[in-house]
Amino acid sequence: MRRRNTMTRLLATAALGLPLVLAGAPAVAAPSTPVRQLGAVIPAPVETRPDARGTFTLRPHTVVRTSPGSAAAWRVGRQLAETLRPATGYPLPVLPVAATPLSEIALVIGGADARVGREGYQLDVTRRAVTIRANTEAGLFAGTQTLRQLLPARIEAPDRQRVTWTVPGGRIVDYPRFAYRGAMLDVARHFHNVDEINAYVDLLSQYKINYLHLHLTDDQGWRLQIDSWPRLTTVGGGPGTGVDGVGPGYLTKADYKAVVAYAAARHITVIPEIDMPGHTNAAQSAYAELNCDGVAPPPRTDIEVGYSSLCISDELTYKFVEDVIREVAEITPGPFLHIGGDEAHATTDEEYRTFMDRVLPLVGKYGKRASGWHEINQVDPPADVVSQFWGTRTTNADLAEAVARGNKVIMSPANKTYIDMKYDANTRLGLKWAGYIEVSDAYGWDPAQRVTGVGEDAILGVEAPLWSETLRSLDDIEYMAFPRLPAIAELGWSPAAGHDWESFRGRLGQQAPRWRQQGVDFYPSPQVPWV
Ligand code: TNX
Repeated sequence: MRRRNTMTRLLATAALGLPLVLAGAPAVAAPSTPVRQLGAVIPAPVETRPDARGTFTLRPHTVVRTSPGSAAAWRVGRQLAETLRPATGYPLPVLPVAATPLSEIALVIGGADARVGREGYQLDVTRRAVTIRANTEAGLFAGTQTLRQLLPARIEAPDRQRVTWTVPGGRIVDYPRFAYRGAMLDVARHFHNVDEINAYVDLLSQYKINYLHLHLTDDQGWRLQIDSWPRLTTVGGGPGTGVDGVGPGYLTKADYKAVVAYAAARHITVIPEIDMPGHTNAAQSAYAELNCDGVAPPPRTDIEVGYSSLCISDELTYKFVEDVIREVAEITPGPFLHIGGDEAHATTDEEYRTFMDRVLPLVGKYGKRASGWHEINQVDPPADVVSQFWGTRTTNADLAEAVARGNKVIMSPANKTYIDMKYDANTRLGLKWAGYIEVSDAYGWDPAQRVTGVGEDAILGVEAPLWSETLRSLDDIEYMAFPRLPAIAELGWSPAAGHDWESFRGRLGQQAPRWRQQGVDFYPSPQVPWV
């Protein structure tokens, strides 16, 4: 039945004169005997041409060959070998040479299909070799993440497995639909430490996510060391902070740099968010002078929003903001600095405009491009400001006007991408203000068809925010992100024409054995045929 659906789609595609796109055909085998198919990858590759004669088998003597003279290829080769060694037990030497007659996985800079661009890759599987070609290190890395999913699930095991390590034959040509494929982690409501953030980064990188947005400050906690205002973290990130007072902690600058470097090694750029002028109770509770009445409010550990505001009319506010932006920009190699701007209900429209008109240029002053939640469009920001749409409706006049002026948008509609929402009424964790979000809800929308006046060209990409009011541990993070994060990742990477729920849920089901090997705590949605 599913096979016929696939055939029907293929014929329709061929009739349209489009290239043959096998956007990950659904599993046709019984769940107990999964047959790995070349396209059975998340996100679905752009183009897949299986070749049944070309099955590759990873063997004890296989080598990882990298373009001679390319440090980039060599780095990716080393990473790949490290990923494949534990489960295979094979030595997998990394050899920067032009050619070998051996069984090899070759990582080659250049020579790929012209369409692959800066982040894409071409992957060829024959009996003797797997060859990944790309123009960049990021492209090679993306190709290796695809290769991981084409190997048996037990490749993710932490110790040696007795498995025949086959890879299905053929060619994949693959590249992203959107330049921005993001995930956000809220470390303010409950702090999550470097190990937890990095563990999340590992998972994100497997699905070709390339931005990690860290929500670093909020009413309940301030989680990044700022040298010129030390009490932000010693008080605002200290004992008793966080929702219910049980999420204390903060990133030192060294911690933050470690996260940035760890993410960069996986081709993920960190975007720091300092939320303002609202969501600032932690800062105002640590420094009385940040309040118009000069009185520090008590710390807050509840989950109300919209009650706090920096003092818009006080010069000291702008010294504070500039100090923070300067220090954050200094330790952020990525292009973006996110200044929040959401739910400033304790600030009048006029005050909000006054504030943003002063603060937006400060981001540029320190060499960064400002991003903010979509409320920022109220002030008609300069065209280089990126806004992140979190609304649940399909119209937003300010957003459409901003797009008409040339501003770019990141799509995070709360009723589709807020992976802190419960899956259904029985979900132990999460909130439900934007509704329940099952896997099919997270997958079943098109970023370029979502908001009137906000089309493909205006969209930088998509992001799945994970707010942490109810999330305390890495297990909690995993349970909310999996399996919805892979759904958003596919919307960000794969061509719209290939989106297909039946295909997706089949491929998703095949991820489960990988997550079990990796110890990922996931929600076993009844919508998915789990293997
Ligand atoms: C809304 S949407 C928020 C956050 C909350 C989240 C909970 C937006 C930009 N702000 O402050 O944590 O809902 O789902």
